[in-house]
Amino acid sequence: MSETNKHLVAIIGRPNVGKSTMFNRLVGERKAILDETPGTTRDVLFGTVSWNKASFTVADTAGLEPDLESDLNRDILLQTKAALESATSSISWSAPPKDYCQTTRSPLR
Ligand SMILES: Nc1nc2c(ncn2[C@@H]2O[C@H](COP(=O)(O)OP(=O)(O)OP(=O)(O)O)[C@@H](O)[C@H]2O)c(=O)[nH]1
Ligand SMILES: [Mg+2]
Repeated sequence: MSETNKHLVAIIGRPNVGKSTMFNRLVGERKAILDETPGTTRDVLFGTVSWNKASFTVADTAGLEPDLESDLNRDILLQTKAALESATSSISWSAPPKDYCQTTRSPLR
C-alpha cells in the first residue's frame, strides 16, 4: 500500500453543510461539484491531499439523511458506511447522525 493510500480521511455530515467545499480545499482543485441545493453529492469521491511532505486520501461523501426512505438514499447510506469502514479518520460536523459518529480508529500522525 502506498503512503497516500495508507490514510483515508472521510468527510461526512448532513446535506449542504460544506463537505464538498472542504474536500475541494483539501485536494486543491474543483473536483467535487458544489451547489446550494442539498443532495448535490451522490457518490463517494476520492482525492489526494499533499501537505507539508505528507499525503493522504480524502473521501467526499453524500449528505446523510438516515430517515429518508428511497432507493437512492439507501445506496448513499451504504456507500458512506463503506467509506467510514475503510477510513482511518473522519471529519464530521453539523451533528451527523449518531450511527455515523464512530471516528478516528487510528489517527493521522
Ligand atoms: N457561507 C458559506 N457558504 C459555504 C461554506 N462552505 C460551503 N458553502 C456553500 O454551501 C453550499 C453547499 O456546499 P457544499 O460543499 O456543496 O455542501 P455539501 O455538504 O457537500 O452538500 P451535499 O453534497 O448536498 O451534501 C454551497 O453553495 C457552498 O458554496 C462556508 O464556509 N460558508
Ligand atoms: Mg457535496
